Amino acid sequence: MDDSSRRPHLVPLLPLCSMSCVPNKVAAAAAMDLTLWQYQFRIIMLGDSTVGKSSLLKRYTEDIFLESINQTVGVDFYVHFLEVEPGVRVKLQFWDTAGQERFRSVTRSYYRNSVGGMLVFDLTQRSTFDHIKDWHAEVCERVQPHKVVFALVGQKSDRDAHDERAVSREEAERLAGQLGVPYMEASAKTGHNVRESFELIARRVYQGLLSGEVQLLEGWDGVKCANTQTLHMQRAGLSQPSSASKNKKKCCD
Ligand SMILES: Nc1nc2c(ncn2[C@@H]2O[C@H](COP(=O)(O)OP(=O)(O)OP(=O)(O)O)[C@@H](O)[C@H]2O)c(=O)[nH]1
Ligand SMILES: [Mg+2]
Repeated sequence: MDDSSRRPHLVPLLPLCSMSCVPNKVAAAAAMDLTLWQYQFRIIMLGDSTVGKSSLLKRYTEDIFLESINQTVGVDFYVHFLEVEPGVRVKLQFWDTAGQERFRSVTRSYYRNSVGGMLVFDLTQRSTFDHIKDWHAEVCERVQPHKVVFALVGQKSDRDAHDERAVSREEAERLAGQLGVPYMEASAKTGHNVRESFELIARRVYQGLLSGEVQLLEGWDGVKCANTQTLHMQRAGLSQPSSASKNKKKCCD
């Protein structure tokens, strides 16, 4: 069967737009969205080489999958727009890091200004799962005093059908529990859970902003608010996490 026919319906609940999706009309919409976003979240892709980090981003932002894709050199950059709730538009900026060790000194410099981190392993490659703890620990150590909102993604779930799985769901969920992060299985090839994985992390960051767990800080680029006045309101609202979460204040009300 043709892959495209197996793709899940990717139309989001709320309008989305990507900088790299279809030209003309959509590009115009993207340009318009650029002036309309209330927040910008920087999210970094983490995990060993060949786990499919770039493929996940290509599926999410362009809805394509390439069997043959160049390894990332250093860091690549992707943008996607998401409406996290009606009237609240977020510009998601993704740093797609190279998994190869030789680029580590470059990729490390992107950790600090990231609010979200997608930890990716290949369900069919045991070693990539074993290294997740190291990726998590390295990022946590380097971003202090900031905190990164993580999600763990077991990639290439399409290969489960061919009995190629090397990491069980239970084992992955156990690790996710230990790290205190949510877990999802996804496939850039079929599109399974790709949008859900990215939106999970974006919504967790947004909830963190509302509750005060994620702070807007001058000189830190993990999260930006488009409107300075709104930024001050948000800071005031979020300075008392308990009342903020009770009141569920929005940035740009
Ligand atoms: N079967 C299957 N193959 C995949 C999937 N995602 C990626 N691949 C393949 O895995 C290989 C590596 O994918 P990449 O997206 O380049 O991996 P990466 O993590 O970005 O690798 P680096 O850039 O070196 O860090 C490519 O041949 C992809 O076609 C998937 O969901 N299913
Ligand atoms: Mg890559």
